[in-house]
Amino acid sequence: MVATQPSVSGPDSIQIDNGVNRSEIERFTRDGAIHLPGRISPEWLELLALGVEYNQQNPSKWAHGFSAEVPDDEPDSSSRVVGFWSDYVTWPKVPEYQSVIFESGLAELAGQLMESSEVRLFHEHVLVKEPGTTSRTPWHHDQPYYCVDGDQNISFWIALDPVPKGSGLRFIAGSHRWGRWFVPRRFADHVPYVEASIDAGGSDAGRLDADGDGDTGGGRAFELVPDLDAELDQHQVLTWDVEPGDIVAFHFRTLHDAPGNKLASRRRAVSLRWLGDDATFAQRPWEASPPFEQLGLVVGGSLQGDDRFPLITTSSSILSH
Ligand SMILES: O=C(O)CCC(=O)C(=O)O
Repeated sequence: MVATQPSVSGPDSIQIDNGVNRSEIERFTRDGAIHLPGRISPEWLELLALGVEYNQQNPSKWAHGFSAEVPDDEPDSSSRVVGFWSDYVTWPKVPEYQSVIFESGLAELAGQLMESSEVRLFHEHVLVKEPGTTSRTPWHHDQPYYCVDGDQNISFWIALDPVPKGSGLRFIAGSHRWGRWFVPRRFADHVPYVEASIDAGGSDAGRLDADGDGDTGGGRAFELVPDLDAELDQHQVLTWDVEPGDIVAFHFRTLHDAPGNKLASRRRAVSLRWLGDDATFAQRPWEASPPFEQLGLVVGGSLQGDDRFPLITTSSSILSH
């Protein structure tokens, strides 16, 4: 498979302010999430917005729209689910996304935060919540969904609209270092991927380990996400007022959630997901998301040479920023 090369040029003279300082790297390493205000100029944001528009009109086979018709006389309006749309891995067909991914300097910023000498793209993921959507993003962390292992990883959640605290992402600080892996949940109805096969009644309640050998594939056991809302006072919760041009950067294993959209405006966000030096191909006990096929990749082996995961930058460019 050959990656499409960028065909839309990004703003020539405008560079993302892509340096991070040591204290920002240390905060990301410690907390697993960091808010980097004002890193993306309006010109790059405009390209992302054009990309989202094109993407919505030309969805991939992996696009999801979560909505339900609710009769007007429905007494319980909290059961309304309207207008949450997502898609991913469309960058090979969306030149605007390609331009940002390959040319903006965001990959160098990712390399600095991950302390990685190489940065590959994993994929882009667009999440649009229309005004009034009640569809909440459940507490989850991302790596159990993914077909990649490795600690050097990062997502850049980039809001295209203002997202005040209470409408945006919340993170459990440090949860990427708990050494725990949680079963993915479907965004549509919050049901864990493998609910049916979990023995929730045993002494090892909530662990996914069908044959009891302690190994659930990939050599690790997965747990159900606990009721984090009930124990929030025991954790440090990170959340920010986010403006267009800000980056919310987080580790693939940092637990996070997000509410529906009570704002009068759309809440468009693009998550760019990056991989570092230690990324390897992984198998999960469920279909991964995105559902990348193994093709020529070896479980535990590198992603090098697979054009689905293009190398965007290497150490000399990372250090020069
Ligand atoms: O934007 C959202 O509501 C959720 C985003 C998210 O979970 C992610 O980017 O990993």
